Amino acid sequence: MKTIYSDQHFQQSPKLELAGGELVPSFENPSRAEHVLARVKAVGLGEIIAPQEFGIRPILAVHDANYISFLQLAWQEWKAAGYEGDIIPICWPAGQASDIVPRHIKGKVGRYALGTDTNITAGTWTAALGAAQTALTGAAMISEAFHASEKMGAFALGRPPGHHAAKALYGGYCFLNNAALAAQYCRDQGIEKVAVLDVDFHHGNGTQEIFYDRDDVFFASIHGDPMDSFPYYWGHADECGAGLGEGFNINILLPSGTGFAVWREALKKSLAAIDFFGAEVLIVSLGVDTFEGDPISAFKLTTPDYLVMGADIASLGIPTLFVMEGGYNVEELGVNMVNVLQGFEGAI
Ligand code: Q9C
Ligand code: ZN
Repeated sequence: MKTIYSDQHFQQSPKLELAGGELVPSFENPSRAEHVLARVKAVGLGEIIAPQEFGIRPILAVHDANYISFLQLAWQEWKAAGYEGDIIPICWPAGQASDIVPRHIKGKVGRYALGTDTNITAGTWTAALGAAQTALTGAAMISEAFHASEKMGAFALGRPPGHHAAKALYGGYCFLNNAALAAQYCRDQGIEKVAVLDVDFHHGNGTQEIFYDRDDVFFASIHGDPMDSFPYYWGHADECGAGLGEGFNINILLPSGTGFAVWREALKKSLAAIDFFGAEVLIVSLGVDTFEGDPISAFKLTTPDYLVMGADIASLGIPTLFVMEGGYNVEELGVNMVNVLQGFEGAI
């Protein structure tokens, strides 16, 4: 399996994150991708290629133009306002607020952020753009494979992750929704039915929002019950899609402490739904923060479970792009994530 990778991700190196009332080193940092890349090389997964450049157009097919301008200019405006540290939002339009986008960067940030966990830094836009191009390159690869009637897998090894980013919202360490960009790109290549399967511990609220009223992109997410887990306000069981999209969004919520036997049943249900939908290609939002040793999540998957996960996903028999999302136990991140890819390769 080919891996698409660019070292542009180093540009997003947030310093500190507010967690449990303390500023701690950011969980989402460059060492994550370094560990995954090292494992890809160690097992000889396949060729590592650089992303192609698709520019901004496919990004504007998913995200709001005003939001993209905000991301591009935020750091410049923050510096101009006299600040030196990373941008961490401090206030939000909660309650009965207007829908105004204020002029001052501190006001703007609260308009577009979903929490305090995601720092904007000098290099955030460059890094996010790099991750997006990585996913788009993978999307081009599986689109070609579909048109050539080939089964294949590809791996977009990028960060910052994407699945919490909505049309005009960043947070949960995400800015551009890499998996959604890939899904939309496949649609624009003439693929009629695209599925996104989100196996990250956290609900993929951004992907859900982007495709919520559509019947051409099916979204299934398996995640920690948002009654107890981030992102709290999205990912509940009654969120099934709206309008044309009704029935094309499924959320499978599992309690804290869930192990692989129960998790795998949820995977089988999701795969059956994707198969019934008739997906022609699959995008997997591949977070391995379901790992028992993850510092910020609550499931109990073990390292060998990820091989089985990959093999189960291969049973769909369609071109599949794995897009890197979460996973914060950096020591085990590489082996866990690459196990999914090896399990897939072994079964396809
Ligand atoms: N301070 C992804 O896995 N909440 N994002 C952090 C700890 C945010 C996770 C709480 C978790 C976001 C892509
Ligand atoms: Zn996650």
